[in-house]
Amino acid sequence: MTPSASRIPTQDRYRGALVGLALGDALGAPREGGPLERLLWRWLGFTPGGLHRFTDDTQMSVDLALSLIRHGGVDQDDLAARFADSYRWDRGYGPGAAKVLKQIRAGRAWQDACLSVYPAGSFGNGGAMRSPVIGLFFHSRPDELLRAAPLASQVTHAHPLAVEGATLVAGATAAALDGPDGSQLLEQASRFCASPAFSTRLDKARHWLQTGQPISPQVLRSELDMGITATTSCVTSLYLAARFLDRSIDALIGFASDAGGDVDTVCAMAGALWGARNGFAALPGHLVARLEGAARLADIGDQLHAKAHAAAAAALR
Ligand code: RVK
Ligand code: MG
Ligand code: MG
Repeated sequence: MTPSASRIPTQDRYRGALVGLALGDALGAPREGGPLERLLWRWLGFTPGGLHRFTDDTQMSVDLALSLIRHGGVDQDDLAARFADSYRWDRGYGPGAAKVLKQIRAGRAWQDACLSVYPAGSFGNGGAMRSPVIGLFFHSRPDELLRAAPLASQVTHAHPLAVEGATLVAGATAAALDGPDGSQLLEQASRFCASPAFSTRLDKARHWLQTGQPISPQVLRSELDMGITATTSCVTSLYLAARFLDRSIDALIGFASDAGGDVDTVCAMAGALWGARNGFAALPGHLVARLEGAARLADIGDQLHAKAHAAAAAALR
């Protein structure tokens, strides 16, 4: 193996991250929100063939991955066009994001559309939920990761807190690919955020993990949150991934479901981290077999791996 090749984690980890993201998303979605949302997702949550359907989290991750593969980096115009093209109400997009994407599809410039609902931009978790893909693509290029994560978020989520959440999740995913234990994962991740809304939660999560406190789903939700904004979901995902790294992903999803709230997105981000650390082979085969688009997602993971590998090799030349 060449020195450059040895710096890139295995293809299995890239596959694992993308399929883990989709698994968390698809299995978390029916457990999200209040009774009405759960009822709606019982109906929307399956394909006609009976597979678990993924939501906006996975769709936007696929759009971002394909754009990066095509252009070799973040091309915001292409990304906006892909996001707008893929938009479908029944994928469960956030309310602000849905409006923004419909405007872009109608021809409005993304730079205007993304500030049309909230003048400072959205601080929802929609930028962070697709950001594991940035961590995969830029794994061995940390400076580029720090530039790319904000660019990929800003197309729909321009608020500084959304951008910081996206950077945190991208950085944590890159770290997860290197096979850390839970404490190491949270320590590495802490380099990617500075605002108290993230760092205070992250300090708490690290303390819980280090002291082995038996945190219940209810305490998790009241102290770290399970919300639809970046600050109320990203660190929750990091904690869950760190806590369940050496257990099954089913146990992680079950715990998050008991906590409630934005379960699909928390599980999508945590599932990506879990899959990046443990790989595709560690995912439960019976669940992957019932996941919408699993083979395509694995293939996109392979393509991201190949591109990351080539870029790392080129950087060494
Ligand atoms: C249920 C005030 C703001 C804000 C700002 C609040 C789906 C709004 C997806 C907004 C994602 C919400 C999840 C989410 C979110 C954001 N001022 N309030 N500047 N910025 N908010 O609409 O793409 O799951 O209450 O942009 O981030 O799976 O409705 O949606 O998990 O945060 O929704 O922000 O998706 P949006 P999103
Ligand atoms: Mg969703
Ligand atoms: Mg969600």
